[in-house]
Amino acid sequence: MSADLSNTFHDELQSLKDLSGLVQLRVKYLGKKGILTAELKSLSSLPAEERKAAGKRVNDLKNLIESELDAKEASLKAEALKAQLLSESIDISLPGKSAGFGRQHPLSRVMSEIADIFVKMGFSIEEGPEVELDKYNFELLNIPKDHPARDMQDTFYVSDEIVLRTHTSPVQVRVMQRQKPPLRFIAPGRVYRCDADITHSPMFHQIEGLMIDRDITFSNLKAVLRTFVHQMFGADTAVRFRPSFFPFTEPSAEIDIGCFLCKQAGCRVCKSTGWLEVLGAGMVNPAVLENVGYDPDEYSGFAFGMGIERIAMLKYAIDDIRLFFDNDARFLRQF
Ligand code: FA5
Repeated sequence: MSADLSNTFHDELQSLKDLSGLVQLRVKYLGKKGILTAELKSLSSLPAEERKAAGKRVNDLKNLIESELDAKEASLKAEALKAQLLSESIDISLPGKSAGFGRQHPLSRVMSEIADIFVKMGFSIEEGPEVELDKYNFELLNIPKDHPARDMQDTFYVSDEIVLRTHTSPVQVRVMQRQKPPLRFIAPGRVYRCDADITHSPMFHQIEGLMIDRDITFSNLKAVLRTFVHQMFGADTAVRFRPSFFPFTEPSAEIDIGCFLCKQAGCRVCKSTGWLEVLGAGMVNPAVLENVGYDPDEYSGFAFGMGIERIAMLKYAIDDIRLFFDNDARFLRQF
């Protein structure tokens, strides 16, 4: 009986292919209702003199089966691990996947290019908050509440007294309030207006400039801005100063450059005028100087402000401002 059982077990063990078969085999022989458990139970029905020898045979067989099942389990596990390692192996001699190089966003590039030009002319760099008091964004810049000049800039109001700054000009006031002249700085940053089409974005960037000292005149303004235009767009670029209006500068000017796409012959970008508007500027209004505690008889100065997106669109002939913010890698890779 034990010899037959042993043979059957060995045959079954031989033909085992995987671990789940082994579990079944273990249950079949050693489980609660398994063959050997039944054999052990049946010993009690044997005559006493046979019981001891029969018990030893069954126990020996049980131990043998147990140890062979364990050995088989170990070898099946080792085989499975070997197969898994083989299937997961990597060929370290294959070329790697390149993550690719990132690059600067075109707006950041243009922004640092502009900043570099002014830094070389001795301007330092200042910053101010994007969530700004109405007082700094408008009132101290000579734009009282309910003044029609407020309509020039569609404003996001946080509350009656707090706005998202509509331009970088409030930085002028903040710096003048905490420092005495001479002053010569630029202030780059994000600004916000309730405005959206292919040339206007609700969030865009400006660079402000301010120079205050004794005897600063419109000639200084012209010299600095001409130098900027020539360095940014090329030494042979035409520059034109056109009278304009800003409440915080008097007199005020809009600065145009000759359209470099059509060489001023007239094209779609310059709307056949031959000129492109790039900057707003002017002599700081004496009312603003008084608001920050400067004596307008002693000090004078000029200020200017430009939209970075506009400069970048002109420089790279981009006709839709939204491309800067869509973050399409195919667009960004070109710069
Ligand atoms: C101003 O914001 C003045 N603070 C500039 C200034 C500073 C004048 C100092 C005098 C002295 P303006 O509203 O024109 O001016 O805006 C300046 C530039 O910002 C515009 O020429 C344009 O290039 C850009 N701009 C205005 N609105 C948007 C917009 N929604 N999206 C993108 N660019 C804009």
